[in-house]
Amino acid sequence: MNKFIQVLTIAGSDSDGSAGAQADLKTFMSRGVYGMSVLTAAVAGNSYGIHDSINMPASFINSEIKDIKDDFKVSAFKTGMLSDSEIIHTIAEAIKDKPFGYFVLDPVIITKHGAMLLETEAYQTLIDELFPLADLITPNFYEAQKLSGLELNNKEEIVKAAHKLRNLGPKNIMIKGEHSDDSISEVEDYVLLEDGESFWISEPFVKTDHVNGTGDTLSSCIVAELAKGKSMEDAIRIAKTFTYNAIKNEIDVGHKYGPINHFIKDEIQ
Ligand code: PXL
Repeated sequence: MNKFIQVLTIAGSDSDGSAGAQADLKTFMSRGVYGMSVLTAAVAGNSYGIHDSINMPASFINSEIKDIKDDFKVSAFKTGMLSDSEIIHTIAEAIKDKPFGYFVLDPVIITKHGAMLLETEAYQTLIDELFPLADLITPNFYEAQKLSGLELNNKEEIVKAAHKLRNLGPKNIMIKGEHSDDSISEVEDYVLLEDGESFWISEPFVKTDHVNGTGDTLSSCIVAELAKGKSMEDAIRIAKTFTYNAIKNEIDVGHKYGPINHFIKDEIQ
Protein backbone atom coordinates (compact mmCIF):
# COMPACT_ATOMS: atom_id res chain seq x y z
CA MET A 1 0.00 0.00 0.00
CA ASN A 2 1.21 3.51 -0.75
CA LYS A 3 1.88 5.55 2.35
CA PHE A 4 0.76 9.16 2.39
CA ILE A 5 1.62 11.98 4.72
CA GLN A 6 -1.63 13.20 6.30
CA VAL A 7 -2.55 16.85 6.82
CA LEU A 8 -5.63 18.76 7.89
CA THR A 9 -7.35 22.08 7.29
CA ILE A 10 -9.81 23.55 9.79
CA ALA A 11 -11.56 26.09 7.59
CA GLY A 12 -14.69 27.31 5.87
CA SER A 13 -16.11 25.88 2.65
CA ASP A 14 -16.18 28.25 -0.33
CA SER A 15 -18.85 27.11 -2.79
CA ASP A 16 -16.97 28.30 -5.87
CA GLY A 17 -13.94 26.18 -5.06
CA SER A 18 -11.46 29.05 -5.17
CA ALA A 19 -10.70 29.56 -1.50
CA GLY A 20 -11.14 28.13 1.97
CA ALA A 21 -11.11 24.38 2.50
CA GLN A 22 -11.42 23.71 -1.24
CA ALA A 23 -8.23 25.66 -2.04
CA ASP A 24 -6.48 23.93 0.84
CA LEU A 25 -7.45 20.43 -0.33
CA LYS A 26 -6.42 21.20 -3.91
CA THR A 27 -3.07 22.47 -2.66
CA PHE A 28 -2.55 19.38 -0.49
CA MET A 29 -3.27 17.17 -3.50
CA SER A 30 -0.93 19.17 -5.72
CA ARG A 31 1.85 18.90 -3.14
CA GLY A 32 1.40 15.13 -2.79
CA VAL A 33 -0.06 14.85 0.71
CA TYR A 34 -3.40 13.39 1.88
CA GLY A 35 -5.70 16.24 2.95
CA MET A 36 -8.60 16.22 5.40
CA SER A 37 -10.99 19.03 6.32
CA VAL A 38 -12.85 20.08 9.43
CA LEU A 39 -15.45 22.63 8.30
CA THR A 40 -16.06 25.63 10.54
CA ALA A 41 -18.51 27.39 8.22
CA ALA A 42 -19.77 27.42 4.67
CA VAL A 43 -20.03 30.45 2.42
CA ALA A 44 -22.18 30.85 -0.69
CA GLY A 45 -20.04 32.77 -3.11
CA ASN A 46 -18.72 33.10 -6.61
CA SER A 47 -16.07 35.19 -8.29
CA TYR A 48 -18.21 38.34 -7.81
CA GLY A 49 -18.46 38.02 -4.05
CA ILE A 50 -19.79 36.21 -1.01
CA HIS A 51 -23.55 36.31 -0.71
CA ASP A 52 -24.45 34.17 2.28
CA SER A 53 -22.77 32.15 5.00
CA ILE A 54 -23.51 29.84 7.91
CA ASN A 55 -21.38 28.69 10.81
CA MET A 56 -21.16 25.07 11.89
CA PRO A 57 -22.40 24.43 15.44
CA ALA A 58 -19.60 23.99 17.99
CA SER A 59 -20.83 20.48 18.79
CA PHE A 60 -20.51 19.49 15.11
CA ILE A 61 -16.99 20.95 14.86
CA ASN A 62 -16.07 18.89 17.93
CA SER A 63 -17.47 15.75 16.28
CA GLU A 64 -15.43 16.40 13.13
CA ILE A 65 -12.23 16.88 15.12
CA LYS A 66 -12.92 13.81 17.26
CA ASP A 67 -13.37 11.64 14.16
CA ILE A 68 -10.05 12.80 12.73
CA LYS A 69 -8.27 12.30 16.06
CA ASP A 70 -9.72 8.81 16.50
CA ASP A 71 -8.41 7.47 13.21
CA PHE A 72 -5.58 9.43 11.60
CA LYS A 73 -1.99 10.47 12.15
CA VAL A 74 -1.99 14.13 11.09
CA SER A 75 1.51 15.61 10.74
CA ALA A 76 0.55 19.27 10.27
CA PHE A 77 -2.60 21.39 10.05
CA LYS A 78 -3.86 24.90 9.48
CA THR A 79 -6.78 27.06 10.44
CA GLY A 80 -8.53 29.44 8.04
CA MET A 81 -11.97 31.04 8.43
CA LEU A 82 -13.02 30.83 12.09
CA SER A 83 -15.98 33.27 12.08
CA ASP A 84 -16.41 34.06 15.77
CA SER A 85 -15.17 33.64 19.34
CA GLU A 86 -17.20 30.52 20.01
CA ILE A 87 -15.61 28.65 17.09
CA ILE A 88 -12.13 29.86 18.05
CA HIS A 89 -12.67 28.69 21.61
CA THR A 90 -13.98 25.29 20.46
CA ILE A 91 -10.89 24.73 18.32
CA ALA A 92 -8.46 26.00 20.95
CA GLU A 93 -9.87 23.51 23.45
CA ALA A 94 -9.75 20.66 20.92
CA ILE A 95 -6.12 21.22 19.89
CA LYS A 96 -4.50 22.29 23.14
CA ASP A 97 -2.99 18.81 23.60
CA LYS A 98 -1.33 19.25 20.15
CA PRO A 99 -2.89 16.23 18.39
CA PHE A 100 -2.10 17.29 14.81
CA GLY A 101 1.60 18.29 14.66
CA TYR A 102 2.69 21.65 13.26
CA PHE A 103 0.06 24.40 13.43
CA VAL A 104 -0.08 27.11 10.75
CA LEU A 105 -2.62 29.79 11.64
CA ASP A 106 -3.86 31.87 8.71
CA PRO A 107 -5.71 34.65 10.55
CA VAL A 108 -8.41 35.07 7.91
CA ILE A 109 -10.32 38.31 8.43
CA ILE A 110 -11.23 39.62 4.99
CA THR A 111 -11.63 38.15 1.47
CA LYS A 112 -10.36 39.58 -1.81
CA HIS A 113 -13.93 40.79 -2.43
CA GLY A 114 -13.89 42.65 0.89
CA ALA A 115 -16.22 40.25 2.76
CA MET A 116 -15.50 39.93 6.49
CA LEU A 117 -15.00 36.34 7.69
CA LEU A 118 -14.15 37.05 11.34
CA GLU A 119 -16.20 39.14 13.76
CA THR A 120 -14.30 42.18 15.08
CA GLU A 121 -14.93 41.16 18.67
CA ALA A 122 -13.20 37.82 17.96
CA TYR A 123 -9.78 39.33 17.09
CA GLN A 124 -8.76 39.30 20.76
CA THR A 125 -10.01 35.72 21.26
CA LEU A 126 -7.87 34.64 18.30
CA ILE A 127 -4.84 36.33 19.88
CA ASP A 128 -5.50 35.03 23.40
CA GLU A 129 -6.47 31.46 22.60
CA LEU A 130 -4.80 30.42 19.33
CA PHE A 131 -1.71 32.61 18.88
CA PRO A 132 0.17 30.88 21.75
CA LEU A 133 -0.41 27.47 20.10
CA ALA A 134 0.70 28.47 16.58
CA ASP A 135 4.01 27.50 14.98
CA LEU A 136 3.44 30.13 12.29
CA ILE A 137 0.93 32.88 11.55
CA THR A 138 0.51 34.27 8.02
CA PRO A 139 -1.43 37.55 8.21
CA ASN A 140 -1.82 39.63 5.09
CA PHE A 141 -1.06 43.34 5.22
CA TYR A 142 -4.57 44.25 6.40
CA GLU A 143 -4.74 41.49 9.02
CA ALA A 144 -1.27 42.36 10.35
CA GLN A 145 -2.46 45.93 10.97
CA LYS A 146 -5.68 44.83 12.67
CA LEU A 147 -3.98 42.24 14.89
CA SER A 148 -0.91 44.28 15.83
CA GLY A 149 -2.83 47.54 16.22
CA LEU A 150 -0.09 49.26 14.21
CA GLU A 151 -0.33 51.17 10.95
CA LEU A 152 2.08 49.79 8.37
CA ASN A 153 3.43 52.52 6.12
CA ASN A 154 6.96 51.31 5.50
CA LYS A 155 9.34 48.37 5.99
CA GLU A 156 10.43 49.44 9.48
CA GLU A 157 6.82 49.40 10.64
CA ILE A 158 6.28 45.93 9.14
CA VAL A 159 9.32 44.63 11.02
CA LYS A 160 8.01 46.25 14.21
CA ALA A 161 4.57 44.65 13.72
CA ALA A 162 6.15 41.21 13.20
CA HIS A 163 8.01 41.50 16.52
CA LYS A 164 4.86 42.73 18.25
CA LEU A 165 2.87 39.79 16.85
CA ARG A 166 5.56 37.31 17.89
CA ASN A 167 5.40 38.65 21.44
CA LEU A 168 1.76 37.51 21.44
CA GLY A 169 2.84 33.86 21.20
CA PRO A 170 3.29 32.47 17.67
CA LYS A 171 6.76 31.01 17.08
CA ASN A 172 7.19 32.30 13.51
CA ILE A 173 5.60 35.21 11.64
CA MET A 174 5.07 35.82 7.93
CA ILE A 175 3.50 39.18 6.99
CA LYS A 176 2.33 39.04 3.38
CA GLY A 177 3.05 42.07 1.25
CA GLU A 178 0.64 44.76 0.16
CA HIS A 179 -0.52 44.48 -3.49
CA SER A 180 -3.52 46.75 -3.84
CA ASP A 181 -1.45 49.27 -5.81
CA ASP A 182 -1.26 48.08 -9.45
CA SER A 183 1.96 49.99 -10.12
CA ILE A 184 4.17 47.85 -7.85
CA SER A 185 6.59 45.43 -9.50
CA GLU A 186 7.24 43.01 -6.62
CA VAL A 187 5.17 41.59 -3.76
CA GLU A 188 7.43 41.43 -0.71
CA ASP A 189 6.64 39.38 2.37
CA TYR A 190 8.48 39.65 5.67
CA VAL A 191 9.38 36.55 7.68
CA LEU A 192 10.54 36.52 11.29
CA LEU A 193 11.70 33.09 12.45
CA GLU A 194 11.73 31.54 15.89
CA ASP A 195 15.53 31.78 16.19
CA GLY A 196 15.43 35.54 15.52
CA GLU A 197 16.55 35.24 11.87
CA SER A 198 14.47 37.30 9.46
CA PHE A 199 14.26 37.90 5.71
CA TRP A 200 12.22 39.50 2.97
CA ILE A 201 10.93 37.21 0.26
CA SER A 202 9.63 38.54 -3.02
CA GLU A 203 8.10 37.47 -6.32
CA PRO A 204 7.01 39.66 -9.27
CA PHE A 205 3.57 41.25 -8.98
CA VAL A 206 1.12 39.67 -11.44
CA LYS A 207 -1.60 42.01 -12.67
CA THR A 208 -4.70 39.82 -12.53
CA ASP A 209 -8.07 39.62 -10.79
CA HIS A 210 -7.67 35.85 -10.42
CA VAL A 211 -6.35 35.96 -6.89
CA ASN A 212 -9.03 34.49 -4.66
CA GLY A 213 -7.60 31.87 -2.33
CA THR A 214 -3.95 32.94 -2.55
CA GLY A 215 -3.54 33.18 1.24
CA ASP A 216 -5.23 29.82 1.75
CA THR A 217 -2.99 28.24 -0.89
CA LEU A 218 0.17 29.70 0.62
CA SER A 219 -0.60 28.51 4.15
CA SER A 220 -1.77 25.06 3.05
CA CYS A 221 1.38 24.62 0.96
CA ILE A 222 3.44 25.48 4.05
CA VAL A 223 1.46 22.84 5.99
CA ALA A 224 2.18 20.23 3.29
CA GLU A 225 5.90 21.00 3.27
CA LEU A 226 6.26 21.04 7.07
CA ALA A 227 4.48 17.69 7.16
CA LYS A 228 7.03 16.35 4.68
CA GLY A 229 9.81 17.37 7.05
CA LYS A 230 10.96 20.64 5.49
CA SER A 231 12.31 23.38 7.76
CA MET A 232 10.06 26.38 8.42
CA GLU A 233 12.21 28.57 6.14
CA ASP A 234 12.23 26.05 3.28
CA ALA A 235 8.48 25.42 3.64
CA ILE A 236 7.80 29.17 3.41
CA ARG A 237 10.07 29.63 0.38
CA ILE A 238 8.53 26.67 -1.46
CA ALA A 239 5.01 27.92 -0.69
CA LYS A 240 5.79 31.43 -1.94
CA THR A 241 7.06 30.04 -5.26
CA PHE A 242 4.17 27.57 -5.58
CA THR A 243 1.60 30.33 -4.97
CA TYR A 244 3.32 32.69 -7.40
CA ASN A 245 3.25 29.99 -10.10
CA ALA A 246 -0.42 29.31 -9.38
CA ILE A 247 -1.21 33.03 -9.83
CA LYS A 248 0.98 33.47 -12.91
CA ASN A 249 -0.48 30.49 -14.82
CA GLU A 250 -4.03 31.89 -14.90
CA ILE A 251 -7.06 29.72 -15.61
CA ASP A 252 -10.20 30.99 -17.28
CA VAL A 253 -12.74 30.22 -14.55
CA GLY A 254 -15.18 32.84 -13.21
CA HIS A 255 -15.60 36.46 -14.19
CA LYS A 256 -14.17 38.64 -11.43
CA TYR A 257 -11.97 37.50 -8.53
CA GLY A 258 -11.48 34.03 -9.97
CA PRO A 259 -9.43 31.12 -8.64
CA ILE A 260 -5.71 30.57 -9.00
CA ASN A 261 -4.27 27.53 -10.70
CA HIS A 262 -3.77 24.54 -8.40
CA PHE A 263 -3.17 22.23 -11.35
CA ILE A 264 0.35 23.41 -11.96
CA LYS A 265 2.78 20.60 -11.59
CA ASP A 266 5.91 22.32 -10.55
CA GLU A 267 8.89 20.43 -9.38
CA ILE A 268 9.76 22.60 -6.41
CA GLN A 269 11.30 20.26 -3.86
O1 PXL B 1 -9.38 33.48 1.00
C1 PXL B 1 -9.99 33.70 2.20
C2 PXL B 1 -11.16 32.78 2.39
C3 PXL B 1 -11.10 31.83 3.40
N1 PXL B 1 -12.12 30.98 3.64
C4 PXL B 1 -13.24 31.03 2.90
C5 PXL B 1 -13.38 31.95 1.86
C6 PXL B 1 -12.31 32.86 1.60
C7 PXL B 1 -12.41 33.81 0.50
O2 PXL B 1 -13.31 33.85 -0.29
O3 PXL B 1 -14.49 31.96 1.12
C8 PXL B 1 -14.33 30.07 3.21
